[in-house]
Amino acid sequence: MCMSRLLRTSRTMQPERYDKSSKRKFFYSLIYILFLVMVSFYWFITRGPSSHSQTAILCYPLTLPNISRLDLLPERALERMLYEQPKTMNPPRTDVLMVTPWFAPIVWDGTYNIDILNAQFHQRNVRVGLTVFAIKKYTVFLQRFIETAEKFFMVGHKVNYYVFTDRPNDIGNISLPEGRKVVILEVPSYKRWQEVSMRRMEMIRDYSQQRFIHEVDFLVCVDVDMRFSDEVGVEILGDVFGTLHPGFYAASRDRFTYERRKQSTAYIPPDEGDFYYAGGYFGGTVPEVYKLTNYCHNEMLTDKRNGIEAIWHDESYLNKYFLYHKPTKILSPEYLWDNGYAVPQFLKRRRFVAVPKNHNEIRNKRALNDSPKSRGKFHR
Ligand code: UD2
Repeated sequence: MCMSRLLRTSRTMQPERYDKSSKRKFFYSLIYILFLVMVSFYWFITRGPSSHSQTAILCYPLTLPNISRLDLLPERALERMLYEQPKTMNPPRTDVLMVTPWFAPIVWDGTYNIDILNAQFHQRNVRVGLTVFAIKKYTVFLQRFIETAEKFFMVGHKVNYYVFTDRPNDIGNISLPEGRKVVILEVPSYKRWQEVSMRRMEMIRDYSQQRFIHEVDFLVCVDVDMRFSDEVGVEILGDVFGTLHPGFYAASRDRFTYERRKQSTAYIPPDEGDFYYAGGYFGGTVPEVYKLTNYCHNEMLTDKRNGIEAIWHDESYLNKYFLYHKPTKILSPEYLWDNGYAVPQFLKRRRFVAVPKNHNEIRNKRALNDSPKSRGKFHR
């Protein structure tokens, strides 16, 4: 009796057991297939874009979870600002050239809105390095230079004054507000003033590589025997900029005092040239200034080996550089002026002007007349 019941029970249970195990098998297979699908999907999205055709990539561009560098770009929107609308048919200046044939802006008063530019540069938290050389007696110009810069240069922005000098002890402690500081860099001096002027290229190059690249975004490189007399702000900043020499903005190219001796690397033929740029005011991003100064220094060394020195020293090599490496922005003579000149109508502002100096007295131990440039800073 018991045996027969058992047999009956086992007979009735067999199909049920069979049913359960096939369900389990089916379930496991499904999991396995799902797993395979997920693995291949993962492979596709991680390795796929580089190993599949363009069409395949285009099918999934927005769903790819791996992040591209473009996704990480910071969002930088300006806040609401109220200002006069720019007018396509009504240019702000018609009396001066506002853009070069290679589309570099020439910076004149009235051509830009400093509030928009300040907002943009503040967002980038821009840091500016102002390089200046005060070698030998030129230390006398430094105090006025920095005092006036504090009033007018990049006000509200972070500034490092990089003072290259052979006389660090002559420079007292200069305390500045937060975000601005003076950095004294002790460098060698050279006997001839021409050499002092030219060697600036080498020193700016070397410090760009060792230091400036880690500390600032832009460099502005100027002469020290100058004073700021009006605002100079972020409107001057760009990849690489030069400044129109105040003595030649209206001259024809054959009148420019480029180096005209073919033996010099700074040679420029009379049928070439855009502008005559001043040696005492250039700048740009640190890598661009590195390239510029490296070029000028190397060309100067080549000339030295060949026993020739370009007519206007570093300025001649700078002009050669800018002829074949066009600046991306150009500063008008507002940014470099000498009050010895009559002020033309178009010159609305004089922002950085020469401090009168007795060339022979300041350049030499004794007052020797060793230079044709004893009549004025910008006289050529
Ligand atoms: C012009 C250029 C200058 C350079 C020079 C080359 C401008 C505004 N100036 O200036 O940049 O190209 O011609 O001939 O375009 N320095 C010293 N100690 C010295 C001699 C020079 O520190 O003993 C430094 C100092 O920063 C000075 C600069 O070199 O401002 C240029 O010398 P400069 O001002 O006597 O030359 P200058 O006026 O002819």
